[in-house]
Amino acid sequence: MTTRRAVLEALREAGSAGVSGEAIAASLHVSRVAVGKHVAALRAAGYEIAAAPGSGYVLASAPDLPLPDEVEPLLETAGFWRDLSGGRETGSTNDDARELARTGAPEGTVVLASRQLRGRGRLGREWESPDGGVYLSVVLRPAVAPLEAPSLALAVALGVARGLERLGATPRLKWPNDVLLRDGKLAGILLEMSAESDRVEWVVAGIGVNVRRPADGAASPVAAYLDDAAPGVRLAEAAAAELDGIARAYAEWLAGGFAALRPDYEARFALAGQAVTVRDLMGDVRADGVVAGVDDEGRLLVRAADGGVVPVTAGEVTLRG
Ligand code: BT5
Repeated sequence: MTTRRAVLEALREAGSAGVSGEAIAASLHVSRVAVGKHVAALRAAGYEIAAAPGSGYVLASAPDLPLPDEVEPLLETAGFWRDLSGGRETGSTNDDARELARTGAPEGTVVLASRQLRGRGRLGREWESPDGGVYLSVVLRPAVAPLEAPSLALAVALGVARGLERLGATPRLKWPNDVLLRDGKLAGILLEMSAESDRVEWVVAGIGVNVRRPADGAASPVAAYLDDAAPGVRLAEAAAAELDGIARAYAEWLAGGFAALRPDYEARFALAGQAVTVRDLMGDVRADGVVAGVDDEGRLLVRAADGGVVPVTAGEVTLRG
């Protein structure tokens, strides 16, 4: 733990009773001046810290942002995640995490943001990323062949859904990579990877979750917001819940493949029995029919009019009618 984090923890523990700079300095074996500098840095980062005569410092409020200092103490899977960074504005957390992965960042590295200037969806589409959302990307290094990677997107989506359930939401999953709440899109997932022919080198999984409706009425018409199901939820809580869900689903996926997650995925599956058209990345129709489920490899099973079942590995699903 950094000294700054330790000072913050001391302030949190003291609560409204407060704690003197001297007491913090003594417990951390640093100088009183050093404590003062860390308090100043925390204030600059948005923490409101009162200095009451007699009782010392009192932490009055913490910024409602997915800052590493806010997210990390809430993690139940802190042993898996490492080197959390960011938490404010960036271009795209996927770009940041790809750069880290390319330069050797270990599995479990996390980049966080509360706003993105160039948020990306799949196929060059835009991901609207205003204030009030949680945008994060993680570096994974699964020892699998590239062919096994597509179902990892489903595992991540399931992990996000399970994590957000802890906050009181009941999300549903739209194959392959959407997390829905009621009729809107609560979260989107973008997996990017680097691989040799027989081995994945790294995967960057990026997740955007809409938490609060933008104040200026600029809400996306297709979006759903976590705050509607979990009123007052803080961005750091949402980030920690997502990360816990992802870490656990990823461990299960590594141990047992998508087959191990399939019952839980199907329990949240929004497409069962729906009439759909599935197009491939070129826009050509790959399957047309009624969704019969997903298989152990995570492929979407579509029953065509002639009764034949078409398994689809990748594509874009639209509901018919
Ligand atoms: C996705 O793409 O759903 C993947 C989105 C991944 C975003 C994360 S945020 C952290 C990381 N950094 C990045 O730069 N990206 C990742 P796709 O399936 O292509 O869906 C994109 C479509 O969703 C758009 O064409 C819009 O129709 C819709 N959309 C855009 N922004 C949205 C939002 N905030 N909420 C709901 N829907 C949105």
